[in-house]
Amino acid sequence: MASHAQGNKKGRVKRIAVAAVALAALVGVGVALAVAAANTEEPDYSGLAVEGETSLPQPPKVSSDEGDAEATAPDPAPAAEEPAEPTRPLASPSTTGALHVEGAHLVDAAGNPVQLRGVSTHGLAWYPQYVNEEFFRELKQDWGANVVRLALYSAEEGGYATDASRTALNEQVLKGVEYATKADMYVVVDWHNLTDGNPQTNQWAAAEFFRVMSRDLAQHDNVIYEICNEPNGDTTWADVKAYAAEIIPIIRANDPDAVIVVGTPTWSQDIQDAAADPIAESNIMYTLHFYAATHQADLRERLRTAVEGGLPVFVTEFGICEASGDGKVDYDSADAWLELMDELDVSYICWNLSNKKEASALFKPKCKKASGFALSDLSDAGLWLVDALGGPGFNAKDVMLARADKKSNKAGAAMMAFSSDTIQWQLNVADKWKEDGRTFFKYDMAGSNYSAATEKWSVTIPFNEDISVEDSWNCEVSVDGNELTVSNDAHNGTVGAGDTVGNVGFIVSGTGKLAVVDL
Ligand code: IDC
Repeated sequence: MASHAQGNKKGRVKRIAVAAVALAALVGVGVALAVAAANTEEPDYSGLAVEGETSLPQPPKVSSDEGDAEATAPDPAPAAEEPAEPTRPLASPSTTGALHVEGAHLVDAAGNPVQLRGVSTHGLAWYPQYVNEEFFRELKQDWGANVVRLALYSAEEGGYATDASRTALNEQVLKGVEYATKADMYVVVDWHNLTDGNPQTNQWAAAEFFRVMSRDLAQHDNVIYEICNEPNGDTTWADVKAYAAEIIPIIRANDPDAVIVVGTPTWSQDIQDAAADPIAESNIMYTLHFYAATHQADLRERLRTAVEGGLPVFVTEFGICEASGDGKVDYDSADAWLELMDELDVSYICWNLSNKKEASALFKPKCKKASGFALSDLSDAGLWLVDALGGPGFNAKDVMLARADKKSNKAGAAMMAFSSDTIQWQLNVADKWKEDGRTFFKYDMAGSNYSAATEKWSVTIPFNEDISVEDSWNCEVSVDGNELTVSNDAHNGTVGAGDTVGNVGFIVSGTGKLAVVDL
């Protein structure tokens, strides 16, 4: 099963994993297809794979040491019975107001924990186009983000302390805050030190920047100040504290209650140093950054220990790829991070809003838009993020399909599916041909009932695009866009325990790109 089959939202992941593991254990082949319980309104895919040019796999055997088939048969479609996870309404400035810090948590005025979840710009000097009113509204309303981070590099080409027009950069940040405010989002103003490893290096510029920002933004309850992105090199926590001791009072002079986030040594990983010697001020949080393919269980453990020990930690930046901002993505690690941050109510912000050719960029390089993004504009990281945020602008099923691997559905390929709780189906691509610019697939299906007798059954098979049914036999078929649902006909709904049902099949057609999908 493709690794990112586990990359969907939590509840779904667990269901998929259960079904897939049970299936793999039973049949010993790495194939799985859509699962749809009869009468379930929305099909729950358990993953679908095409196993090369194999012949139809043999019916699964229940080994004797597994005992009675009825007792041990997997429940392939628990989704229908599972209660939905309770969802907390998205915290927004208009409802949760000014935030402050209590113990390990960011909280609203009533002391309820608030989790911010959102995205970070890339360097504002390099990718300013994404800071626009329409897109920020879209981030909130469609993506389900409630925070945006404005990353202002201090050094590097275009950096505030190097060669940039400071006035222009200040205006860019103020515009970003204005758009975030109009979109009813929180906004993090990030002094993005990086190559200037020790924030003290350009402290004079940070002092100037935060003096101007806190003056101009003092009335904005939704602004959070991040005073140093990532101390690194040989910078110690004592250095950071000394820097913070200069910058925090500058902000507090204008904005006494604002939440201020402080970076930690080693690219904002050494939160244990902050825990050992915290800043004796109110409304301070500490930064942890991670890149999921690089930073794994040990850093997650560090986060848990710190938060459970009472340290208020904010993940103001993370990526699901390597720490370079590029390389491979690690969905398993990303999902483990997400689960932990949700469990601990830790706020998080994903790097980065750009179409740069790097794995952390949320848009595909060829996407030149600055708003109005469709799923097809998003990179793998972008798709993962919209899946994680679960905003209303993207249909969850479309996101799932967009994240799926597409398989070339060649004649001879075999797949497996569950249906109706108890029947496992084997599907075989009996034939494939092209005619008048369309591609046709002929499928044979055979099912084995490993549990209680059924009176009816149905199985839903997802394709990567809309399909038409050309023919079918010994079944009823219905099409909903890209999904084909195959159900029993009048004669073969009853399948006794241990019995099989066969000679079922259909022909579908689509464009030359038609393929089944591996979810
Ligand atoms: C990276 C960008 C990349 C840029 C580089 C240097 O993704 O396009 O060339 O910075 O400016 C961080 C930093 C963040 C990095 C990111 C990925 O906060 O600026 O962005 N990263 O390397 N810390 C860990 C990883």
